[in-house]
Amino acid sequence: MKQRFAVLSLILALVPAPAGAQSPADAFDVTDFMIPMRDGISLNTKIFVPKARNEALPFIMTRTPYGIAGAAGNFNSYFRDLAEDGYIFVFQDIRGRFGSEGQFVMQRPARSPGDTESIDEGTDTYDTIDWLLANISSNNGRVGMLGISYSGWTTIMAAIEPHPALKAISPQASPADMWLGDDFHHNGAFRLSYGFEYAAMMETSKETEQFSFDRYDTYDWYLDLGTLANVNRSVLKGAIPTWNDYVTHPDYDDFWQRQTLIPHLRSVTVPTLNVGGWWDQEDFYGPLRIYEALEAFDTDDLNYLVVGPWNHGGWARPPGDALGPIPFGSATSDYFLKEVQAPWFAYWLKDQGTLELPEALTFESGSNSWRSWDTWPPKQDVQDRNMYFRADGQLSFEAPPADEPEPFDAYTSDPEHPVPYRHRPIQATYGPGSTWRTWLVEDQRFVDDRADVLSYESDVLDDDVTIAGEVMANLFAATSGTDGDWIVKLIDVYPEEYPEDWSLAGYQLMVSNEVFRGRYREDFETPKPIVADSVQEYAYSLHTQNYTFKKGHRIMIQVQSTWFPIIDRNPQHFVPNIFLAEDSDFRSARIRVMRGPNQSSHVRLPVVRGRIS
Ligand code: PG9
Repeated sequence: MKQRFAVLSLILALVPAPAGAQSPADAFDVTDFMIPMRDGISLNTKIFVPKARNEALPFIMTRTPYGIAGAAGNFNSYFRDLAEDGYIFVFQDIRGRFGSEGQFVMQRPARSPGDTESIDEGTDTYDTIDWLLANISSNNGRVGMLGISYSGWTTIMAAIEPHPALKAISPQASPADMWLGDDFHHNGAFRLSYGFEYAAMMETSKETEQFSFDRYDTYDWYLDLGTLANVNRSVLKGAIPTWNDYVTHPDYDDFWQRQTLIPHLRSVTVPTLNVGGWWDQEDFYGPLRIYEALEAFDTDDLNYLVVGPWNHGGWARPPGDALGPIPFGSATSDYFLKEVQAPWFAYWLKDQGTLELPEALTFESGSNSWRSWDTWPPKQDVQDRNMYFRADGQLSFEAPPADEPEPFDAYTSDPEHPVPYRHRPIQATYGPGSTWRTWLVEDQRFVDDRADVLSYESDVLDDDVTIAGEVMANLFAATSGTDGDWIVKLIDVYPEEYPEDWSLAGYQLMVSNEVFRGRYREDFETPKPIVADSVQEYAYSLHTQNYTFKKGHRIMIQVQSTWFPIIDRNPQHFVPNIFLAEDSDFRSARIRVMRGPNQSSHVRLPVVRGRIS
């Protein structure tokens, strides 16, 4: 069974108009241009000018590595409301991709401050805007930019040294740091299936050898592969620059620190609408981190945040009334596109309407309503409350008593039998039938009874518990090995009797989650072995969330040490570089998670006051 990578329309999942029907794209004159950049290369660009045009119009631009041939599909969904308002739309292939000249570099770092010689995504945007203003008639001199994921990243990159005509942006699901929290690693743990498959998809071509899986369930394929050192030995043969970068830069070194855009965000140069999804399977860290970084400089109130109940780019796929089996009670994507995204650009680019946006607008899943906040995370009316791991799998707001017997739970973590991260078969990420896009909302009961997953569950809630803000994991734990991973999941357990929808009875919905690679507990730049069998404290963020655990539900925490193959297997025996480990380095380890009075593992929840019994 061969699974080739689907060439992406990764994010947009563009919706073609039915055959013979009038398409929204028919309302435009479409022209292709090769736009020259300062270093002499030209970028392939498709421009949609409305046929009916009574006034000078602003531009809306998207720059993508995924090809612009299907750009017209945007007008059926993502750009539907913008198209109704009237803009000149510009779609561009970035350097080295599809019709554009030049060399593609995965997330080419921003040039250093003061460097006026180099090019980056920012200079390419700048040069494009210069050209558009001079060559496309009847424009109003203003440009807006938006995009999702890689295109969200090219959007925020354009704001580092912005063109003066760039008047509003919306970076959506943009990665911020590929080692700390986005597509390729989280807290130093390598996102194996994504990192491998994405790099292979982007950096192989028909001319070079294309990769394909020979197992439909890639859990088996990755397990049979063995150590990561086998990727170059037997699959990629050193041909893929991004894979080679993973191997040569396993730690948070200069390479990753140069790639992250965060240090470049030293002021809010352009009004910025940051957008993210609570169940974004690719870049959830990024949009929140970019918002946070800009907020530190937002003296003129130009930086805003919207987070909805969406997967990666879900807001671009209306209606957004559900994600997988989880209903949200209203069409959240329609709401965003019509009431937030379109008015945002109309205000800044056309002087239309007023800006009604709160500082942060979040969708509170569970109670299923939009909430407005003066700050994100909220500073007022929220109280941090610890939920402690207790004996017999209990989870409680009460700390463990001084005489708690046997103050730990234990399991064996075996790299030969890692915990699957989603229900098997685990199809290729973007392969046929893939459930990748909704794995974060899959029912966690499928691993609840594994001997290598600890579950702690609260009593049935007799009142709603709403959280708004940052969730923190605080583990006191030991391993018999000298390295290891920690995965903590915060889960909403639906009632066993759920007549509203029996398919959700007892459902375990993951609300927050994160992994931490133990070797980095002191320092991300310098990994260190863990002292075997010594209890260490691992305190790390499960990110922010806004969620209501409803009365009648329970709150659950699961702890495990493998999450395969989204996270590569930790050998559990310290080696300097896991990408070069040998099969013999992988060992079983006995894990202890402490829950005594002095080493009381817990999760810290930001509970909204007045909404806890
Ligand atoms: N998550 C994808 C990506 C963005 C940036 C770099 C690498 C991957 C994407 O959806 O574009």
